[in-house]
Amino acid sequence: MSTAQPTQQNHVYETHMRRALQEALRGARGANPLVGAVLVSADGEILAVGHHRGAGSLHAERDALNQLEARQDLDLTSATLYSTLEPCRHQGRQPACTEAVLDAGVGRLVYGAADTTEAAGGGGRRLAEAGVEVTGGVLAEDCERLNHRWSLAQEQGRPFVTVHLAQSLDAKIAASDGTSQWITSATSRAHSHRVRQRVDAILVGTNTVLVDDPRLTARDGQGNLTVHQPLRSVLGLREVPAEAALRRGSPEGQGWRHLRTRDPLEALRTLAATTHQGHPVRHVLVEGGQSVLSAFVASDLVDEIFAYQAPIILGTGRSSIADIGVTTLQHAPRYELDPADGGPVQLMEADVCTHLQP
Ligand code: AOF
Ligand code: ZN
Repeated sequence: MSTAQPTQQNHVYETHMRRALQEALRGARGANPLVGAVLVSADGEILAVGHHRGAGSLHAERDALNQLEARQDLDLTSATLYSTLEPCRHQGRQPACTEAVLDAGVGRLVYGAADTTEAAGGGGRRLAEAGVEVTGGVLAEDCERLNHRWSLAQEQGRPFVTVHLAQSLDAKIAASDGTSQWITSATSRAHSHRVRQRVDAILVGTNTVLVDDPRLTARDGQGNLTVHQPLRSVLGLREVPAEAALRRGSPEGQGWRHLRTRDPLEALRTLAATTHQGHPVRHVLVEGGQSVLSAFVASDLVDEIFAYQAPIILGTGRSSIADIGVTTLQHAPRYELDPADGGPVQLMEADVCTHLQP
């Protein structure tokens, strides 16, 4: 197994790896990394491209290789598979990519970032030992940056955190009398229900439960429950009332869970050790309110934000974020647009959803 050196050959590697990076961005951020793959013939023809669509779905390498099913006659011994991430060598929710590469008879593998997870890592070595010509580390920085926050979550032993911010033009989440339903449009709320369908758990603070009494279910456009329902979790030391809407229909530990702590990292670690619908919680949607949002921002536990801004001004309402320990501009956490989206998304009338990352 070799590491990329600056040569003419590398120029070719980088060109194809850039394409794989573009493919990776088509996936959904969250409980699994963004991964793209490109299969290239010896004379430079792109035979197939693939990407990983999100947790539990096909890995990028298989997504690409599957496209060749109708071309069984193709001899891939002189072809090169490019993958932004080292192919996994474990059977998880998906079968190991290393075996797919071997089954397809691909002669060369070029990957970007190493998979450092204990379970899946080491695929490059496995393939090299099986006779595949393997080069790792091509555009490694770009490939790593793509999943920087995902890797950080892995290292910290916690789920990936998506934050939902639905606020007024002046960044308020409620009027001063506490009313908050609804600040954003029905279309914005429908968008956030689609996000709920992608996560393993939703998290709110006890205050939100006491004031808003949310159901925290994922519902479709008609208001019906969708097939996948995330775990409903509550952070904080105050009790969750027996009649709270989120407790309806399930005993504690089944559909909902009280995390009796004020420490966001401790709450996340507890969630990571919790099984919901057969697998551990790997992706959490933090929905508020103010103290929970502030705690996550202040602890740098935000991996992605969906910020919905409605054309309404609430004045002396409740701010979405309170004290995060920042007193000067230089120390303010700054976010950038998610490169996959390209810009804010106009949802309805003047509501705008901005998809951001740290
Ligand atoms: C790849 N290609 O496209 C992705 C990989 O639960 P599973 O089976 O989906 O496995 C998840 C692990 O596999 C994940 O933690 C990461 O190490 C790797 N993801 N690997 O070869 C891919 N998404
Ligand atoms: Zn894989």
